[in-house]
Amino acid sequence: MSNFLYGQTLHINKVSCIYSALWSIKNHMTSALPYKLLAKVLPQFGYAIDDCKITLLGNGLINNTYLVQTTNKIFVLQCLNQQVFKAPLQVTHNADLISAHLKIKSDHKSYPLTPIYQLRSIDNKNHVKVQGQYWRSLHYIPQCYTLESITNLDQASAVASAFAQFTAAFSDFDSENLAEIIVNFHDLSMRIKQFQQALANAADTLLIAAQTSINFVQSQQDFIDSIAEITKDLPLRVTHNDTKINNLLFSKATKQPVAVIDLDTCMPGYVMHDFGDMIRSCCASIAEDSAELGNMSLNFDILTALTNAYIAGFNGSLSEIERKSLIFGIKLMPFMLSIRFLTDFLNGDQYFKTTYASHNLVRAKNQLQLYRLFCQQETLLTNIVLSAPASNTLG
Ligand code: GN1
Ligand code: MG
Repeated sequence: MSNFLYGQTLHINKVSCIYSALWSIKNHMTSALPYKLLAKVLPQFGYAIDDCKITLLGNGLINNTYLVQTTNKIFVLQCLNQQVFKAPLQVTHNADLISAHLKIKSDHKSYPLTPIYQLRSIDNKNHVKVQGQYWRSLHYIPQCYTLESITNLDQASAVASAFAQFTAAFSDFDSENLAEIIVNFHDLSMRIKQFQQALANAADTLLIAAQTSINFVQSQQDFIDSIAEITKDLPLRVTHNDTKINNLLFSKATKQPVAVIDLDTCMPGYVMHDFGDMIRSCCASIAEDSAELGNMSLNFDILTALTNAYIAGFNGSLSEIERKSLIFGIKLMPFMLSIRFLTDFLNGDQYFKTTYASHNLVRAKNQLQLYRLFCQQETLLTNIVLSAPASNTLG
């Protein structure tokens, strides 16, 4: 714990004003489309900018993603964030391997969803490089929508089946074939080290503003140790690593999931990460960046439906230790994300996109509250996970 967190004299509101002002100066960029750049990128995929209607797509916190419409084609165009993806060609190479594998499965009717693939540039590449930045173009599936929250139990089952089917489809694929896009991405001990580094270097104003959250994280050593312990015995799989509910496309016609999207962080990982991230994004009553913490509650009917469908989606192939790890995953993912948001706040918002000065701190507090609520229901969570049927049995 940093000493300067104690004996503070600066009032928190005053602190907020100071870092608000600094934030505004730093984040002076507008959200307007980068037309000059796009005018250079699009011809490399065979289109002139004047023939394209371009809009911002999605609400990701990392990459800039656009929808491009021409008279006869619609596709997704994405600029990879190189601060985050230090080796962008690994991202595009992994994406090709993933879509090729899923296409084979889909052709053999053993993968029920639609694989998303990357389009080629006029040079037949899976990316183009313009002014040092890497862009790629992705297949767009029309007549689909995404969800920010779950409204009924059938939807919960469909969401969990889709994410489980995605990972289960790779059970015959050696996860080591995929590059580790962000090294130790979901390694809690690495995230704790980054957090400690941020604590050592952060401005006093930021440390004071985040003091209660910092204290709480530092009181969770037993939980941190328990994660290190269970992780030792877990098998690596191909995991998505960003199984938020809005990374699923649903068909407007059938209202069923059509495709798992946003495969940037798909790499070797543990099933508890994907499960926990899905639960994190589906079971809380408020959005991950809402400050209305008093309104946060958990929906255990949805949690049960998600758990049953997720475990059954592996059709008996989930090992006992993997099943047990799911209980840990539920608490781990909000806890780890809160540390990542808190670290970024202390580092001056270098990683996640933010729209106001304390955005990352608000997100961190939100995820810590979610973690607390899950911790209070440990027994219930254990029962739900351990009593879920291993597969969908007939009758
Ligand atoms: C980021 O950009 P987006 O929304 O796809 C982040 C995830 C977080 C998520 C929280 C590469 O994903 O790990 O869970 O924000 N992606 C990366 O909303 O850090
Ligand atoms: Mg993502």
